[in-house]
Amino acid sequence: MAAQVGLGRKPLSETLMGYVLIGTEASQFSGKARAALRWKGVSFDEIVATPQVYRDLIEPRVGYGVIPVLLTEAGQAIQDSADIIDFADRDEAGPSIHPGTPLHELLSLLLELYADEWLVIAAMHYRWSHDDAWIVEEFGRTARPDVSREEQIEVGQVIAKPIRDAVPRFGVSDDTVSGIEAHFEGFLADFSAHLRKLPFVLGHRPSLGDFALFGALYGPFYLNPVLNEQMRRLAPLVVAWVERVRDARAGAGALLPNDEAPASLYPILTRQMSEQAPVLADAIRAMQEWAKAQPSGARVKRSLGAHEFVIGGRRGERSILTFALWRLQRVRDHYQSLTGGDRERAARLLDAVGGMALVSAPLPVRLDRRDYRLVVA
Ligand SMILES: N[C@@H](CCC(=O)N[C@@H](CS)C(=O)NCC(=O)O)C(=O)O
Repeated sequence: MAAQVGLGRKPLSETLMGYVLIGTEASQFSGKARAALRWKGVSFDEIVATPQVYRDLIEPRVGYGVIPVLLTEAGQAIQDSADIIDFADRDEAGPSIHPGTPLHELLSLLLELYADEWLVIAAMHYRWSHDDAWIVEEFGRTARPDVSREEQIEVGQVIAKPIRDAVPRFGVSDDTVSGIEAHFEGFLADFSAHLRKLPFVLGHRPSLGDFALFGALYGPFYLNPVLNEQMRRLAPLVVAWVERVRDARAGAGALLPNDEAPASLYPILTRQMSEQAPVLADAIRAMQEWAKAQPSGARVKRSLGAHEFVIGGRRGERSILTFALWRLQRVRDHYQSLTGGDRERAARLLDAVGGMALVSAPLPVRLDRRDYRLVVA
């Protein structure tokens, strides 16, 4: 069980024992990593990412300010929610967060790509342009638990400014807001239909896809009282699932036998492919163009200009975000690793949801991650 480490009472060097997860309650990717580690039974303390923690712990190790970060007793800092999860599966006892079997793994990686890189658009919109009072106050509470509510709101506004300014880069604008809401409500309806059949994404226990979706829904929506209320009205089964994933501990329940792919996930993936796949294909083209003049090891820019995109039937503009290609490369690597009947079953699944073109071709530029940054391999 995570306990808050008493910052300010003891020097940090004395408190860093065992694993320490640095994050915040409201952050999408901290929520994903935290829920996965807890489910697996990894014992860790948690440090709240205050400005002081960014300055003293995160930036010296990672080189820039980002959460979540997992610190190990050996002094390693692991950043990126997927790396934290992969590390736990590799180095810690307990059942695997990754399902590992051919189709279940494919579904999990696709849903991770969707939750991390597409549902984040909805999370950004609802959090910042739909109802931002809660998150501003939450930022203030997190950064300065010691001051009055009024002061926390002021502090929250200062912290919120650069994040709010970044929201349009995800494609949130007056032109797209109704499309984002239509997409999100469509997702909630499809996921509710799935949850009428199964308690988790792939059966009777959570796995990677649950944790990625949980991240997108817990901090941004569930914790915000206004958005929680709306989600409860629109999709009570999804709210119950959020609570199940939050409270789940390994030991009870199993994934569906025989690597069975639930048909009730197909509508979610079809919606993903119809809207996220063109954006990824465009990002691949931009990456190919940019990488022509780049040597191996060159740092990949976070964004390669802007492009048009469509969400929920509404057209807008967003940054061409390169990180999504890193998640896509994982999906493609997994698909490429399959052979024989496994590959055929995976191909049938991809065909059924319109994802074949996106997943079957290798990326024209191989990516790697060094020093917590994306580079040309
Ligand atoms: N791909 C990263 C994304 C992490 C991320 O975007 N974290 C947010 C908070 S939820 C953040 O720290 N953003 C600041 C930044 O990326 O500069 C992961 O999965 O860990």
